[in-house]
Amino acid sequence: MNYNRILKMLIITSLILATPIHAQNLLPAEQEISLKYGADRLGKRQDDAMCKFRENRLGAFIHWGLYAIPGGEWNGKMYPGAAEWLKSWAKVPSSEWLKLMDKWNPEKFNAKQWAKMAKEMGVKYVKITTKHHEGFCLWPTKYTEYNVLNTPYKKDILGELVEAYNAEGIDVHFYFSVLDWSHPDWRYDIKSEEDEIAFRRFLDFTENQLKELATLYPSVKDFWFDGTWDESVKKNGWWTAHVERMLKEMIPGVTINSRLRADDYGKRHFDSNGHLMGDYESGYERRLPDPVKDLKVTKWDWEACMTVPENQWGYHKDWSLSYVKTPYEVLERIVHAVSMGGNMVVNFGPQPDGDFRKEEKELAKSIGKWMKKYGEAIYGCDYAGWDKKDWGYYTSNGENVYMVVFNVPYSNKLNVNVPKGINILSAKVLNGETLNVREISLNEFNIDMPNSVSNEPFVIKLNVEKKETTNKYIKALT
Ligand code: 2OX
Repeated sequence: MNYNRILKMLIITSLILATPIHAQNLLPAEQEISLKYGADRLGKRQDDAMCKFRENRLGAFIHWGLYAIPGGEWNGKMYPGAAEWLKSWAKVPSSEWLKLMDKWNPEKFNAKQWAKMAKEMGVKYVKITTKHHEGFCLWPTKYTEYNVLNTPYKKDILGELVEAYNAEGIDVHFYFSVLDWSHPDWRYDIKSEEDEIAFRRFLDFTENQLKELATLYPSVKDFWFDGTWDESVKKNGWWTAHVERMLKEMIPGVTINSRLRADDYGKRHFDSNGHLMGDYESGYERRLPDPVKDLKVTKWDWEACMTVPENQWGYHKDWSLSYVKTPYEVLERIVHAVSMGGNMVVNFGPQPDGDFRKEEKELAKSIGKWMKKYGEAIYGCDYAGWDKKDWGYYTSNGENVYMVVFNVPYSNKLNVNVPKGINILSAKVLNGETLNVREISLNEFNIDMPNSVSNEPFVIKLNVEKKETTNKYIKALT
């Protein structure tokens, strides 16, 4: 009757049977090469902080920097590319770009309001851009003049946010771009001794900033690194391993994304032996694993992040330039991620005045409304180990299995194939009616659609058990 154990066994067995041996490019243990800066650990972390990270499941991303001011427009020209990359699209020199600091005065910014909005949306954590590629820092750093203190606003934005989110019981994660366009010592590659010396200074500067963040805001729960893909960082894998260890010593329990890391050979995310570096895979940016083919992702922790337009993280004035997802589609991605054992982070790009655009406010409200009703199938839930069906997604909290129904079949019957040895005892709409369950074949059930069908995705909670005896179909054969 211990469904949790059965589930784990099922998952392990099916992974052993179904996973191609090289899915993760794993070598037989005796053929592994020795690495100084490879994975620090095999398998998922199971300490309290990591479990909290995993149970949170739904997060919000905040991309806020100088790029919010031009909002995709430079010298009268609208650039359709990602707004936070405008400096690059419009080839604006750093000296000119950083003058935007003189216009940084978000008069409507209200950290408590932001925290209320996040709470209402039902996110359990918020990832904030402390510094994006442009180099402008949302906190009063000692190490560069390009920070909030030197703007008309003058105050510590990051500090206000940390305090406000924490007061609402929301974890704060720090996004940090190692790539820094504002710093003269940044290098894309190391091609000379001069490069090496300059980049070494740059790494010291970066390390100082990270130490400063960890010291000023010790309640931070996670560092999410970006801008680590260049040759210069890949050639300094030692530094990425060092930074991860340093932050973990400074902040017990802190989690770090895989994107920070490069190993001795410059191999990123997964080391040269195929083992995940950092605590969770962070490569799922604006995409998700395939629900059928990519179940290998259930072997490690992962977090996906998504934009609402096609590819806008920072505030862009014109959202008509690309497809903008509806709350329904955003919700489907959240459920999809959880159904495959991952977290989902939905991005927001606040306006330069400190308020959020109408679409984002509506989105947050709409997701929150659903999470309030059906969040039981999301928070603390994981891959259920059952075969994907076209009506939607399964999740499981280890005890119950949840069906999150997005598509209503013409037959009005929800078809379910259970793993061998599992029986469905009952089915009930969350906060609603009990549904008729009929066993139609070996390991196969039909569940009736509820009589009152809402026009939103809904959740069916299944009570399941392991079958005690050999099933009647086999008996019938004897
Ligand atoms: C894409 C192609 C080449 C080099 C970098 C990128 N890139 C960087 N794409 N997105 C990013 C940043 N990561 C997201 C989380 C945003 O911050 C985006 O600006």
